[in-house]
Amino acid sequence: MTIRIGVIGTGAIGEDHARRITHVLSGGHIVAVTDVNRSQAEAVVARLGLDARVYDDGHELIKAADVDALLVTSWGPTHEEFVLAAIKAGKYVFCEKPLATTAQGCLNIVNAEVAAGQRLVQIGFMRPYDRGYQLLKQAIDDNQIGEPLMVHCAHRNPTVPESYITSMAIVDTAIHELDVLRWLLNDDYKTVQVVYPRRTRNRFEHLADPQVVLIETHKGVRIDLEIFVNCQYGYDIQCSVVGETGIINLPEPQSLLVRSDARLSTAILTDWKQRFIDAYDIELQNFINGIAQGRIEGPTAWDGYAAAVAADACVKAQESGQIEAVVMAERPAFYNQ
Ligand code: NAD
Ligand code: NAI
Ligand code: ISE
Repeated sequence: MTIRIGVIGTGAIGEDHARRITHVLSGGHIVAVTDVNRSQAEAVVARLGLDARVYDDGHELIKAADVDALLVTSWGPTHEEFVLAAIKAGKYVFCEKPLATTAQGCLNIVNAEVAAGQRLVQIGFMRPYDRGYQLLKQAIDDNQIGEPLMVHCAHRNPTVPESYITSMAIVDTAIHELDVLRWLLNDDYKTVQVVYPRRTRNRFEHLADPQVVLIETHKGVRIDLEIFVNCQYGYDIQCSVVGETGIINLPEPQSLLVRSDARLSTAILTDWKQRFIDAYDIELQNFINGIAQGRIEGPTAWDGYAAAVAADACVKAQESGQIEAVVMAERPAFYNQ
């Protein structure tokens, strides 16, 4: 059985996901694409050699009879409307983070999915599919370091474009940690605070960079998360969990150790597409397999909502300078399985 997939938004990740579905994964076929910039969609069809129709509009594509499932990879502010339309059409939808740009927008999707009575939405939170994070989780669940007490994290990008603004450090970047850490610790967030160190000179004037997000979970774990999106040297993701009897660190991506010119060195990645390439492959294969079996299993709309509630609180904390509470709605039983 081949799942016929339509892609809404053929930018950086839309193209990369279309590439993996076409050339790496099995069971999926890209039959439709659209982008507000039509020439962008046409260029992707040509570059990847897709046998896909180019639509003028996302809604038209969602309704197409030969499209079984959707990938929403347009920019964040458009996600809510496309995911709601997909649910209305009764179609499976893989939506890149953020599920919506506000917690209320995510809740609208949660409510629509619950009303549909069937899981249709998977979020592009790929870190739980990463082997390194899985090793951390296994060690915590096996009690190898006792109870987790503190987590030190860093999310560093070499540079960001001028369009990147201060709140995006949360809603675009920290959102990955806000997702993966509640999964890793099997916990939810109680409060957040954002503090601003001295700013790097290597940034556009309007952007506060770096930032430190301080989080307290319901179990009392303290998390410090450095967001530094103009660090210059590479794309670097760090996570260290301090437990009662030991410390575990996220493994570095596999890389050759080079002895040369009187140096022992190892390269650091610079492109986010490479850092989690295996996790992206696995999450999407999982989505396709789930559709074929009539049951998708990846990160849920509720996970998208939970990350968005925490993100909203962080953005509020960015502006207030205060410690802000993270207050979630009650989880519908629908998401308990
Ligand atoms: P991008 O800007 O490169 O690509 C987005 C594309 O969507 C653009 O081509 C744009 O023209 C198109 N688009 C925008 N609005 C549209 C609409 N209404 N209908 C159709 N097309 C539309 O962005 P990107 O880097 O590919 O990111 C896309 C999404 O993927 C974002 O939500 C981003 O947060 C997410 N993302 C996630 C990861 C991850 O690690 N999980 C990585 C990159 C991007
Ligand atoms: P991008 O800017 O490269 O691509 C966005 C595309 O969406 C653009 O081509 C744009 O023209 C198109 N678009 C915007 N509005 C549209 C609309 N209404 N209809 C159709 N197309 C529309 O951005 P990028 O980096 O690909 O990010 C896209 C999404 O993926 C974002 O939500 C981003 O947060 C997420 N993302 C996720 C990553 C991950 O690791 N999971 C990594 C990078 C991005
Ligand atoms: C991008 O949108 C992503 O999602 C990447 O995974 C992240 O590391 C980067 O900071 C974001 O801009």
